[in-house]
Amino acid sequence: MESNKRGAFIVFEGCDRVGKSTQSNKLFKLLKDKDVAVKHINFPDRSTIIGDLINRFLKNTQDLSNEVIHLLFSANRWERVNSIQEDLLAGTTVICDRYAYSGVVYSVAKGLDMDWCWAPDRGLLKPDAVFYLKANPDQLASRCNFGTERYEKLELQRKVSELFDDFNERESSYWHQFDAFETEQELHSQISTIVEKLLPQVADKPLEKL
Ligand code: DGP
Ligand code: NA
Ligand code: NA
Repeated sequence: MESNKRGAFIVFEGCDRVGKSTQSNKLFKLLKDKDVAVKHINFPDRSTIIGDLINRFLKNTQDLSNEVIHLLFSANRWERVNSIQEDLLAGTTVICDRYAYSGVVYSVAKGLDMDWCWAPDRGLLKPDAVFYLKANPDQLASRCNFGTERYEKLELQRKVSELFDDFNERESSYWHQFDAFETEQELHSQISTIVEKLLPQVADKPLEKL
């Protein structure tokens, strides 16, 4: 018989270079190995036309105003909302690197108004859990160089980090904070423990919106 249990919507957030993709990949592989239906996506999704514009902006070959790039990042999430919803309702767990929280945090760090920044993302699907990999950007910078993309600068990352901390406090019921400087294996085991409990908990829960 067809099961009507839905999948979990799991988001990874944090500053650049904290190890989000390492951890989300490990979680993806773990679930796959356990035969859990699972997909792994990330935002920005640079494969679409909007994503290509975003990519050019991030690589500093295209200048766009703060407002325009903000709306493009949001539109890039809206491009995927139906497919995410279909997957979840079909029972597939969706692991997603970055989401609307990155959207708000990076733009507010550049000086845009918080409410204005939230508006275009309102109505997107709400994650069941956000795994926030927290690292002090000063420590991060000394451990590994930030890359060359537009936002990978210490001053901006400090603001981004504070704004993520605020979200973590405000949205504490479904945000889980981790120390990004823990070992890969330790982080993975902490995250998997939470996910193991989460999957059965959300299976019969209606999807919510931001
Ligand atoms: P990543 O592919 O995860 O390295 O992200 C690329 C960069 O874009 C990174 O510096 C974070 C930033 N970013 C991700 N999503 C958003 C968004 O929605 N809005 C803004 N302004 N920046 C974002
Ligand atoms: Na990055
Ligand atoms: Na929490």
